[in-house]
Amino acid sequence: MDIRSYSMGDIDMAWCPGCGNFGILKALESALVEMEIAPEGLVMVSGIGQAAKIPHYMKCNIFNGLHGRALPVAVAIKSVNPRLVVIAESGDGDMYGEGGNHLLATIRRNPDITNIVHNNMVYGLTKGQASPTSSKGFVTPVQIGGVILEPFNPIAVAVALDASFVARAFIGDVDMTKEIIKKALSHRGYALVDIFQPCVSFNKINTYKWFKDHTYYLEDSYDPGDKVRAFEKAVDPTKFPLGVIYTNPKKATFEGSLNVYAEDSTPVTRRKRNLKKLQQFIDNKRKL
Ligand SMILES: Cc1ncc(C[n+]2csc(CCOP(=O)(O)OP(=O)(O)O)c2C)c(N)n1
Ligand code: SF4
Ligand SMILES: [Mg+2]
Repeated sequence: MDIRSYSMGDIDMAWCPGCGNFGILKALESALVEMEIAPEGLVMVSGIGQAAKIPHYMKCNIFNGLHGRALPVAVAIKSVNPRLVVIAESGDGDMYGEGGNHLLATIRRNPDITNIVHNNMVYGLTKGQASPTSSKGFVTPVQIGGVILEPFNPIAVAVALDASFVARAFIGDVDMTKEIIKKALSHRGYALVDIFQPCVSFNKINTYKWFKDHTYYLEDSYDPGDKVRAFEKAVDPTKFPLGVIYTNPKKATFEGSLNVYAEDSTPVTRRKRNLKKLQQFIDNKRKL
C-alpha cells in the first residue's frame, strides 16, 4: 500500500494554486498509508465548501452532504458499522458555523470518529465572506466595516466540553500535520483536528507567514491530560499552540455504549434482517 492507493489519478481539482488544502490532502493520505488504513475500510464524510471537496479527490468511500451536516452523518455511519474508519472533514464555516450545533452534540456523544477542520478563517467557496473564526476587524465584501464579533474559539469550546481528543496543526508544516492526524486516527473516541489552512485567494490577512508568526509547538513536557492547563493554552491571546492540546482517553464511545452491541459486536449493517421481529417492534409488542 502506498500513496497511490488513494490517488484518483490525473483529475481536475478546483482548488487555487498555493491553497493549503493541497497540503492537507497530502498529510491525510500519507497518514492513512503509514497507518495501513485501506481505502475500502474508510469513509470520508463532508459538507459543502472548498475544504469539503477533499473526499472528491480521494479513492475511498465518500459521503458529500449538505452544508454543516457532515457530523451527524458520520456518527450514523460509525454507529451502524463500527468497523469502519470514519473521518468527517470540512471547513471552518461548515463545521463551526452552519454545523455548530452538531459539533456540540458530537463532542458530547464521543463517537470514535476523526473530525478534521480546514480553518482558513474565511468562507472560501462563496468568495471571501467572514466565517465564525474570522478575526475581529477582518474586512470582506460583505463585512465592509470589518467583522464586529470576537472569533469563535473551537479549541476552547472542545476542551470545555471535555472532547476526548483536541489538537491543532498548521499546514505550513505538512509532516507535523501528518503526525497529528495519525495521533487523532489512533485515538479511540471523538478527535478534533483544527488545521490552520491559508486561503491564498480570499484571505490576504491570515497568510502562511501570519500563521507561522502566530503559532508555536507545545513543548515535549506538555501534559495533554491536564484540562486546566489545556484551557489556558486554548485561550492564550498571544499565540496559538500547535500539537495535541487535550486528551481524555477514559471516555466511553457512543457506539460502544449502544444497547444493540451489548451482546453482539456484529455491525448492524452485517446482520440478517429479522422482519418478524421488526414487525413486532412496530406493533409495540417487544423490545428490539
Ligand atoms: C445552508 C447553506 N448555507 C449557505 C450555503 C452557501 N455556502 C456554501 S459553501 C459556504 C462557505 C463555506 O465555508 P467553509 O466551510 O469555511 O469552507 P471553505 O470554502 O472556506 O473551505 C457557504 C456559506 C449553503 N450551501 N448552504
Ligand atoms: S478559494 Fe481559498 S480555500 Fe478555496 S481553493 Fe482557493 S485558496 Fe483554497
Ligand atoms: Mg473556510
